[in-house]
Amino acid sequence: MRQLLVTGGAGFIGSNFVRHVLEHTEDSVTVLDSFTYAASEAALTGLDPTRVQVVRGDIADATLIDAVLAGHDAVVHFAAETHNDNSLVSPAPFLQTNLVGTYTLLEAARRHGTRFHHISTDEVFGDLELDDPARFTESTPFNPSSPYSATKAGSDLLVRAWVRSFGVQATISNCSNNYGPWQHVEKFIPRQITNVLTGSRPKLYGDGLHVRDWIHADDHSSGVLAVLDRGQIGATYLIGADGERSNRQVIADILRLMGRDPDDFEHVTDRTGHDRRYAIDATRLRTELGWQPRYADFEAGLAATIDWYQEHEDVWRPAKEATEATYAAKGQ
Ligand code: NAD
Ligand code: TDX
Repeated sequence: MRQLLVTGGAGFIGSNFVRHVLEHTEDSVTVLDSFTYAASEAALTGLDPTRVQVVRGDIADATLIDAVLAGHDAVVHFAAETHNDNSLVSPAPFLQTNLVGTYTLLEAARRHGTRFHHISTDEVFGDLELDDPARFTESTPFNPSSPYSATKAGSDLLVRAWVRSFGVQATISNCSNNYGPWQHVEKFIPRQITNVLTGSRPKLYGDGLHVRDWIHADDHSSGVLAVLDRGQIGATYLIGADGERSNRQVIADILRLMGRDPDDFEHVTDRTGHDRRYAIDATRLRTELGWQPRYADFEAGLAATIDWYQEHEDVWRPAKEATEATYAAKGQ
């Protein structure tokens, strides 16, 4: 029975991980979250209060972090600024949270001797060509494209340095694109589902041939737990479920599953520096730690996600209008 500190535990994947831990372990959780626009209190309601407590605060607040970390066996670090499009408009919060915040947590983990697991992304590796047979592995060199992915790559490097220089007991996982319930409407899949639900058309950046490697958030959580439990200290594990699909294909899937014409979408202004393709080779996680995804069928997972957004308008509706206004101002 461990006491885990989960940063960013009120966000999309962090809250999924908290529910996963409650269901699959005896551990208790402290969520540390500053409740930015991306957080959701509702994602944590109804959880067993004897096993979950929530602390509101910033991961870059060294005094707070030092006090909160005491008494915890491990930190699972999800908190971040996460949206590429936002990082192109205003990079400063990405540097502050993703770099200074991660540094602050690492220093506290060093002082307290706390086990540390860092959550990262496949975007640190840059992108692949559409016709390249290669996929990212643990030894692919970093080559990030956006302010978001550059700060995530920087945070991964800080973790590696704190392992080597200070002996911090850390692991890292880099996961591909997640989907599932509770994702903010600014992100691709929820944006398109809620566009259809609000009577507007899905919006495809550029030619839409860009490929993302989709994984259900539940499978990301089980991968993180496997690394936390059995991962080799100092090692990096890639998490992915062989879910490569073009954005155009995903929009067609959403439209079809929602009973619409699969061509009923709009092309909008492309993202600057838009990565072409991500693809993960998760062999290490599968063979070394025996991990397997539960959602082998993307369309079934997508259909369940569509149902969730249909049933939870109260959750996403408050942010929808402002999010669309921000996109519209950029021709997206
Ligand atoms: P999200 O944007 O939904 O949630 C981020 C959470 O972090 C929010 O609850 C927010 O309030 C909190 N937060 C932000 N700044 C903070 C700060 N300074 N102090 C405390 N809390 C703060 O993000 P997500 O999609 O759930 O991503 C979680 C993690 O997973 C991130 O580290 C991200 O880089 C990584 N990741 C995401 C994906 C994906 O597809 N979404 C894929 C791979 C990796
Ligand atoms: O309206 C849209 N239309 C569109 O074509 C939006 C919002 C996005 N897109 C495209 C851009 C990407 O090719 O869809 C793809 C997915 O976009 P996002 O949901 O913004 O994800 P991405 O930029 O791939 O990054 C995501 O995966 C890796 C997460 O946001 C990151 O936090 C994670 O690290």
